[in-house]
Amino acid sequence: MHEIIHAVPSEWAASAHVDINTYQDMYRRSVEDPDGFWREQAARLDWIKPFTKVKNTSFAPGNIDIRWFEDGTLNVAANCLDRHLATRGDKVAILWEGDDPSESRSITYRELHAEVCRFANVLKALGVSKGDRVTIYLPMIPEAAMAMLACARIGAIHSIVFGGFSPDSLAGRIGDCRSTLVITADEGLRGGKKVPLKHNTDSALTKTIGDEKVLVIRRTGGEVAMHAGRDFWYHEMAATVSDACPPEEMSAEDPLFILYTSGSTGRPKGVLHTTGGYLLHAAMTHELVFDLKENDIFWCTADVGWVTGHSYIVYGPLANGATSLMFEGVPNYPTNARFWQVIDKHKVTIFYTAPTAIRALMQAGDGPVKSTSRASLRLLGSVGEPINPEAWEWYYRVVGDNRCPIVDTWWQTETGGHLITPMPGATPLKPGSASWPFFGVQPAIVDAEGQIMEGACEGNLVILDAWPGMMRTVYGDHERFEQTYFSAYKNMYFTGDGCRRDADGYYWITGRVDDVINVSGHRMGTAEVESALVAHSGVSEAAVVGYPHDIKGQGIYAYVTLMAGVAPSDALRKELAGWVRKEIGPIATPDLIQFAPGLPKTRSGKIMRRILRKIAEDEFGALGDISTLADPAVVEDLIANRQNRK
Ligand code: 6R9
Repeated sequence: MHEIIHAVPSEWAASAHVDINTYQDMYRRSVEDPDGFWREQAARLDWIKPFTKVKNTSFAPGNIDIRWFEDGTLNVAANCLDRHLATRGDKVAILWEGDDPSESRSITYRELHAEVCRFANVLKALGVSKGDRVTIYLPMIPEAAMAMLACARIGAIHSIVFGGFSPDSLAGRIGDCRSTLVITADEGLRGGKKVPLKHNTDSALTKTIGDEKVLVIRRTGGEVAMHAGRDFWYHEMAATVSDACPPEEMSAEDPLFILYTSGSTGRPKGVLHTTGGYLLHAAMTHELVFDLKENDIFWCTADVGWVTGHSYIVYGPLANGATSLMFEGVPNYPTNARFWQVIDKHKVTIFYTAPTAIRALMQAGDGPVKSTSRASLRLLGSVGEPINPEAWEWYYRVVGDNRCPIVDTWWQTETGGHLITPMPGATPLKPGSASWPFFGVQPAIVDAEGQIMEGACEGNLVILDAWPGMMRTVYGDHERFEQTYFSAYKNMYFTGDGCRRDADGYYWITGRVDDVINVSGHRMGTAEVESALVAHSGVSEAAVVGYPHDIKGQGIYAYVTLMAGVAPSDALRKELAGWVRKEIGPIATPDLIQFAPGLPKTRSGKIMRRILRKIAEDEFGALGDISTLADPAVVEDLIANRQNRK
């Protein structure tokens, strides 16, 4: 295969924070002397009480324990706001672009500081204090960032639930971490459509223990029911409190937030991140990977409901005193040119989005892009799933006019920030490769036996030692943390991703190797979709796998066995898709449903997903050994009735 390499442009090598020599020197130091390296880097943050210990971490079986800067204290909101006031008080912190192109807002650091203090006082008035969990279920409005920072200011732990999740999903997440407050809005607005967030919250709260309070932000002014004594309007309360609120002194290892993410088994896990290490990793990667300069306008198109929004809309940019653009809408509303128009309108210099959006916009052709100037752009980024070289090249050539490097950043909810990524002044780019490890990150590729392989190879991606931004535990279930990430390979963090390393040491992520599928850059546990399906009275059994999808990366393919006496029909197919949508949320809606009288099982009753994946991919010629199946005949029926014919 002919591999294209885009060399580092000489202007970039000369002006970027990190050139190739700096990268190599810093990388070597970061793994040879982690204590010295991270002690210096931690000076990026303002500490209340300086730390004396740097790294205290163990990946040893039975003793997974991650601590960084553990005797230091600081406050995240003070780092994101207060410390910028003297020099950047009038600089725009959040540049907000509404769903409707006529709506935008800019909020300076001084204004954001005052509003966050006010918000923090509202939280206190509602009885929230240090260590309490607060669930945030908001659309992409500045108040979402304010709510996060207000929690951080008083030491409350936020747990954001993406606004596209259903009442059931919301209820599960409120209950799992025992949140005492839910912050929501009357309605959200996306692509001209209203999202009934308060109504969903009301339904969710019929399924929780019921002692939660609700703080409601007025976004659309739509009619909502307010329950006296339980529900409070933010604007009413904010008018009664002061805009001064001293930041709480937090230990570096105090929790900052919980974020639920899908795994291969069971219910979503509450990934826990703490204060010092997380903020350092978010700030440092945001500055170095995006080569941030004082006048940049940085736009990350993620939703704050995902980790990308946490680290690269809110915490990283604000810790660095940057201007962060926050977008309420969607890429194709009102037209397919929206992203590019927003770039021109706000003179965006760094643009960070997901391959699924790039592929969708690529299908709309070059016209909508070329109708705009995009002259302000200097750097592009990609995140969320592997980017295919065709989409990479289109992004580079059409969106970036062959002028802007692309940083393809590989990382996870669990990792807090980028782990494998190019740096624009240092790394020659290979389209489709996330390239080299970030500072302090020691990736390795292991074979099925867990042996580390050297040189060019392909296998499973592990990380050999701890880095400051990594998750500390699964909230309330440390054993599950160890089981999920440290039991497959001893003394290593297992990412769940497959990976190839080429002869130049470039890492190429090949996708998940567990039962997690990546739909439009969103992680979905196949087990979650299956349990939603079997909750329907007509379904006796279900198995869900991913299959290649042109735009979403992976689509959701569900095999469903019906209860005796229930007849398969297109109407039922529709009903089941709608059912999953209601149970989990629109992102979990199956794309294809195949009614299967039987599923391929081993004699011990295990569903052979390998076979189901092959059939879903329309690659049934290569099913491999099916002799261990209890009833090989089911396979013929599955093939005959397959739903994805290429
Ligand atoms: C940040 C984020 C994590 C999973 C991860 C991997 C996939 C993310 C990628 C990528 C290839 C990239 N992934 N970035 N695959 N290249 N640049 O997306 O977090 O939602 O937890 O998903 O996404 O499979 O394991 P999260």
